[in-house]
Amino acid sequence: MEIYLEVIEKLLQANYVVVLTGAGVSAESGISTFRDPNGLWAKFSPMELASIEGFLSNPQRVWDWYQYRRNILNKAKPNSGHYAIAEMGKLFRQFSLITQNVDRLHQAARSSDVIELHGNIIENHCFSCKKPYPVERNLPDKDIPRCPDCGGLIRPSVVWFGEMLPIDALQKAENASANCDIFFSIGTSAEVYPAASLPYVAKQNGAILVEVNPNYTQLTSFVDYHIHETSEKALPELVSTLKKAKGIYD
Ligand code: BV8
Ligand code: ZN
Repeated sequence: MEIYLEVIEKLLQANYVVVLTGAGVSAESGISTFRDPNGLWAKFSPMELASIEGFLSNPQRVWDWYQYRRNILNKAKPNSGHYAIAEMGKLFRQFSLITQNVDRLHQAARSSDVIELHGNIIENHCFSCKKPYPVERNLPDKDIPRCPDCGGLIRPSVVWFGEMLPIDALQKAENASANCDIFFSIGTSAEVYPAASLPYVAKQNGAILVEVNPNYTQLTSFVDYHIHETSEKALPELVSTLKKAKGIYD
């Protein structure tokens, strides 16, 4: 595909590449995006469930929603898109992977130093005293657990709508975006802020923007290259062509 060759050419000259991923990268692993049409939760808006208000108005319902997602995640495996991104991490002088996803599938595909903007769904902590609630405790399959220290409600360690992102992760992500040569936006609708501001930070600082998405998004009109394909198809092809161009044969 023509566009690949142009992107490969740019990648051959790049020192610092940044990848930002969203829920679309995990779709092929069976982790539905927020807008899961047939999901048990389709009748609830994610804003309602993934928010402090939602949690406080019905802690058990939000807890059940996360347990439902964790059960799906327990059977999920990284897909070829995750593995291709892990490969990309080894091909440049500098590389940063920033994710909005909470499923830790990038780590399972052996990507390192993953910048998690929205926390993760594996760990939990106390809503009141913030103390971590060790995952080894087998989570009750029914009632939402209580903090052994203060009796507070236990919650998943994700960033909810209306909550600040972890400041160190956000600073690292902004720094990487401001200094990279090429910024990939992969599998994200580019709607959720402040993550969605990162490609603009990259563009303002002279980076080339590449989007990989089988649909068009709010970012598409700003990018230099839009690869209209799924990540699990586009990325392995991009990485194998790039490795050949670099003379790397496994
Ligand atoms: C905050 C964890 C402030 C929970 C999530 C401007 C500036 C700052 C904030 C705001 C702002 N405007 C509005 C806000 C508020 C809000 C926001 O952005 N709202 C949006 C909806 C407008 N932001 C916040 O609340 C953030 N906090 O700003 O705090 C503050 C300041 C001071 C003091 C206190 C607070 C917090 C945002 C984090 C929310 N938490 N997740 C959980 O997961 O349970 S976000 C959640 O949405 C997930 O992380 C998920 O990643 C994300 C959805 O976005 P995407 O990843 O893009 O997924 P989506 O389904 O939308 O799209 C998937 C894409 O994949 C599609 O384009 C599809 O075409 C594509 N695709 C499908 N299949 C494939 C594919 N692509 C490739 N291959 C495929 N096979
Ligand atoms: Zn507590």
